Amino acid sequence: MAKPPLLRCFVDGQWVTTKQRFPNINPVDGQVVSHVCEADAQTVSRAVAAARAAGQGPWKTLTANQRAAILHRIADGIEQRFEEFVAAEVLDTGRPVHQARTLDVPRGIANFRTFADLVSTAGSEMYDSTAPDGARVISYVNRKPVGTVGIICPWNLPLLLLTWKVAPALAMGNCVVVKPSEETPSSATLLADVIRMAGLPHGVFNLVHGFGPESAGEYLSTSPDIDALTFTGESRTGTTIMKAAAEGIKKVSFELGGKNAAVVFADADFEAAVAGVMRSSFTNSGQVCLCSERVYVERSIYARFLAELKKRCDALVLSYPQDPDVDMGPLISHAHRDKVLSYYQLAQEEGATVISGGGVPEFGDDRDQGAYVQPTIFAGLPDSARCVREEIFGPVCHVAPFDTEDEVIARVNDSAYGLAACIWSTKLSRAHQVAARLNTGIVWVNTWFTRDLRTPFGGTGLSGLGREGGRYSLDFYSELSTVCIKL
Ligand code: NAD
Ligand code: 6OD
Repeated sequence: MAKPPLLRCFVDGQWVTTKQRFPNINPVDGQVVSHVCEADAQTVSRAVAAARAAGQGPWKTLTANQRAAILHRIADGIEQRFEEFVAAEVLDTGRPVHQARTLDVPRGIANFRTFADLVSTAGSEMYDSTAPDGARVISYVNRKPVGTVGIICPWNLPLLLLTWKVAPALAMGNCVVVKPSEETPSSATLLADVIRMAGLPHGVFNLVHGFGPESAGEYLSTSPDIDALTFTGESRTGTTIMKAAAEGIKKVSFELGGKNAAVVFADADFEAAVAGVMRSSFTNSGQVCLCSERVYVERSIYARFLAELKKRCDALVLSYPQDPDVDMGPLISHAHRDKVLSYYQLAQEEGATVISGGGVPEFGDDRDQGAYVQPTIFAGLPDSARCVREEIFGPVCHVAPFDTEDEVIARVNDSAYGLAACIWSTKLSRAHQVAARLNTGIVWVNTWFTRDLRTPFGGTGLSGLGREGGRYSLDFYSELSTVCIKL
């Protein structure tokens, strides 16, 4: 077997080898697929210093159109190495190859193209007014880069989530230091290579690998020389990073956890709703912050809906990523599997009925060394149960009946999180009214994870702070400065 490759950091336009290494494990079979150079405090400082210096160099003089052209070159580079990116995502996460081909890598490309187009067409605000002394003034708004942006990402949609922040940050003329999750270093390393080939000035894009506490994540988020921090990950980690950012009054943007609900009304298109809930609960083995872990079904169709959901959940194919029939891969790691299984156990202690799954599948081959769990449906828990309130982040949902619209709205909103919700109904007027009353950053009606990248994205409560997407990203990644001129 070939020796696992060494993944390096990328600082100031150069590949950097560090002394400390950690293994990158394939969750399909537990094999080491690469060794990764962990950035120490000094390497992170060098990356931040390189980004600061680059912000004062030729990068500063480029126009929005010129930066947009570079972003398109990066998108071209990902397209040219499409299958390498697919392989990188699959190797790190064990996700089905078809998912990487249809979701992860296309969204990586779309993120660069969308923000290239947005920044090159964004105009400047201009106001024409009369001052109290009768003078006529015009005011216009300059957008300037924030400066050096620290970007810290999770493992669940590695390329999608990383490029979702790198693309607008570069579009607005910032320099970045990026820390991908320790679980998914491969696609970020490949992206660094694409960016190197796209000819960005040295130091504009820097990549540091490592963990959170006492490692690259902490060194980056506590660096006094970072101007803004954008983070996607667990709510608890968000708290730690926010405390670090408070020290220097840094700009922050947080996309955090969710405990999302799907609401199925009796007037829903039954087939579409069952298929939609299957997708929103089990895609990516439930490891999408937008997944529905709480499903509320109107009582008159509850038994039929649950029976159909069970039938489809029982039939999901857990397999190798390359298997054309695969529906679900493993979880990201054994540690995460332990967490998800502890919730499977807790649900039963809390009095849940197991409708489907609830354990670990047995394959009789090398996948038994992987991090697979059965897709699982529970029922019968009160809304106060921990399994109905806490984010599990696995292929699991709890299904409960409801009787009235007001009741279900109150139950959906009774959550510390507020990221996403789905409504399944054929009554347009009802859907609009319910959507307006749900306290989440996004509400989908008769669909899930459909994204227009120009719309604001983010959550309320423990689900995050701020919005990114479209002009909201342009706002976060820039400082606005008003110029007022007396004519
Ligand atoms: P995590 O918070 O454990 O880690 C995320 C990143 O933060 C990793 O790169 C990690 O190394 C780093 N990190 C951890 N501790 C740190 C610290 N003290 N200082 C600095 N950096 C630190 O999250 P995860 O397990 O990688 O991802 C899963 C979580 O992310 C789930 O809660 C999920 O809901 C959430 N998520 C949210 C969104 C969203 O858009 N709202 C998107 C994807 C994932
Ligand atoms: O679609 C997006 O832009 C986005 N940020 C999705 C987040 C998914 C969470 O796992």
